[in-house]
Amino acid sequence: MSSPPHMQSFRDLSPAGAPGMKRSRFTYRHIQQLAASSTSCPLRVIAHLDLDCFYAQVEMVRLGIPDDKPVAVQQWQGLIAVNYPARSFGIGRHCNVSEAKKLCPDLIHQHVATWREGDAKWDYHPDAAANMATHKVSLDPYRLESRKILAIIKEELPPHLQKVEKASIDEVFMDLSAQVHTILLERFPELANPPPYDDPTEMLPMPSITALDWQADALVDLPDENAELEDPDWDDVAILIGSEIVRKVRIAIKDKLGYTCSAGVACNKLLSKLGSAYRKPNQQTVLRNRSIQHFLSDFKFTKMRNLGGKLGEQISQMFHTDTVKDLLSASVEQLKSKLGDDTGVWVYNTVRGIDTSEVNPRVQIKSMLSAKSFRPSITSFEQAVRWLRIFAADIFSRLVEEGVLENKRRPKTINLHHRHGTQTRSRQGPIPQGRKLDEESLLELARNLLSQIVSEGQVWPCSNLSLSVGGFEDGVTGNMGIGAFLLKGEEAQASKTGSGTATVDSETEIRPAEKRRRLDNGGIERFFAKRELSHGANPGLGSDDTAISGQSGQRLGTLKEEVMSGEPAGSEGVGKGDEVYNGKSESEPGPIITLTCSRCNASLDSPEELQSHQDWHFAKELQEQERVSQTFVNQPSASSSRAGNQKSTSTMPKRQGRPKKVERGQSKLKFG
Ligand code: TTP
Ligand code: CA
Ligand code: CA
Repeated sequence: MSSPPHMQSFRDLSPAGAPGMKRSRFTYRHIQQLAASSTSCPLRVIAHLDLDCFYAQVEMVRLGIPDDKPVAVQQWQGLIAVNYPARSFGIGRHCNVSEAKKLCPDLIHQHVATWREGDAKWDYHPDAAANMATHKVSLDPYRLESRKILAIIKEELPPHLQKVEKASIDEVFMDLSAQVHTILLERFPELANPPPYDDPTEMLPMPSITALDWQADALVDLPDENAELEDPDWDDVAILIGSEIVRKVRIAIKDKLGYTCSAGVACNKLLSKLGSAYRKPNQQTVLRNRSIQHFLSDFKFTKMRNLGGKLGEQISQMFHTDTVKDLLSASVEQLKSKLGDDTGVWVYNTVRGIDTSEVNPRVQIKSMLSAKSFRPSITSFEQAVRWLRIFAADIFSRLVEEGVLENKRRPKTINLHHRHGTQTRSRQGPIPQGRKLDEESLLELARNLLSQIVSEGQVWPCSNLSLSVGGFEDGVTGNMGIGAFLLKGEEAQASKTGSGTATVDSETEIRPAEKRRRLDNGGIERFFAKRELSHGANPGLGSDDTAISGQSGQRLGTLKEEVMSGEPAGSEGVGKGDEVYNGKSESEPGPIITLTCSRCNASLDSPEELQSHQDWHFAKELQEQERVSQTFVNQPSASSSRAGNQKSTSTMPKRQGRPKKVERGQSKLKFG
């Protein structure tokens, strides 16, 4: 069995130094790298923290429900969060309320907060579940708590050494390396000595301790007892210090807010995330470097992050196995030739627990979206405006929450999508700068966009409306070329999260555990989706139907059936983040169903993804059209000249000539 290359190389180099004197596998340089939180440092300490049954805990704390009572959070008739006492009755997200009540008659089921049509503020409405047509789910209570948790984490860590990335509504990654470095030097001052011969590649002495006190942490087992007897090296000490920090953070969250969470501590994001899910609730798992191989070899790779879906399935077919252990014998060349270079290397590393991705503390909101699918459809301008009022209030409260207004990172564009049958119309306009931005002004802008759409003629009944603001990042004034296209892409991405059917999965057979894992697909699957897209969208590449682009799978007709067969539409995706952080949606997306785009054969995991993917086609076509007519930058067309708005109408799905060439900027679009 092979070991991660970086570990291998240290083993090769060690033991070194004077005969009879055992040296560490690590060098003085590694200690320096630790101080700099270098992603290639083998002593790196990364923690992942995930709140236990998050929405359920928020409701329990809010309502003062004792810890041992079974509680679930309800959205319409479905459950979106289930606390651990309720899970012991076999209740999960797959249950609807009546099934859950059969399993546990004492279950407390609290409906999420909603905005009622026309209301200016969300609230907990006792009749929400029965009024899906006139209510819209609000995630504000969970967002607010999420922010408080983040604030506590940041308070607990030294300001100048912290690196915290919010990974979803209830998760953060922390790069503890720099702080661990400081503590290491305090406890082991010998580490501050200059290296022998001033050569930073010299091996360190072994730590001056032989036993580490792991306290109550769940330590991942080692393959045999002898491995446990091996003296601790600096990576063990570093991770132990990391674990102490994480314990303090978890205690602070519990003491100040009443929430328990679970955590994983390891040398990278991939492993720390596996660690936090390893034992729940209210536990932390330490994954020492020496236990990585053993830990992973017990895994089916199809259960690893981003390998739960189609890619994992394809790999198991290709290599006739689904275990990490077996896949370790595949060489990187083999994987590259079967999966393509990037994916091959990624899979090779992943099954070895190697991940050099950075913990990225920058919170970059790129767009915010508020949307609602209507069943029954709405039929008048006045009715639509009542929803726009809610969307405007929803978006505005999030702008305030984010401190966006103070930070002067105002959104610069506003976009309204309107769906009538299979036809989607959208209008985008600038948000005037230098004027007060508030709910009223947002509503006014949205109403203008709606008026323009309505003036087109046959627009009722309308089955979906979505309002979004964007352009936070780069001043787009006067430059609506590729930037505007990218914005549309992001909004398309965001719109998938806002307007889907949240509990479609109630009729699919995805087990909740698997579902959750697949939902966590953060980065790489987006990357795969992009690859698929570029395969499909660029005939110049040929039909490179490798494992990635996959079989054609279901057609759009299937999607429709699945959407219909799920929760009656009209739900708007609770648990579907609609702020895009670092390119990821704030909370977990909806259920995963593998679907295929009828236009380019890309495989998508959910109706929402398919929708956003098609929105991408739409945006792309729009861009093409606008480029051709050269009206994009400076010459708004007559019908959209008001406020310089852009106009578009599309009928989806629409087959047009395939776009000729993949744009360079395309790779920036996220579809995951
Ligand atoms: P998760 O962290 O996936 O789950 P959880 O916190 O409820 O439970 P666990 O203890 O296993 O971590 O999701 C966080 C919140 O996101 C969850 O409380 C509710 C919301 N969510 C949905 O609304 N729909 C979903 O399908 C999922 C997976 C989560
Ligand atoms: Ca959680
Ligand atoms: Ca989570």
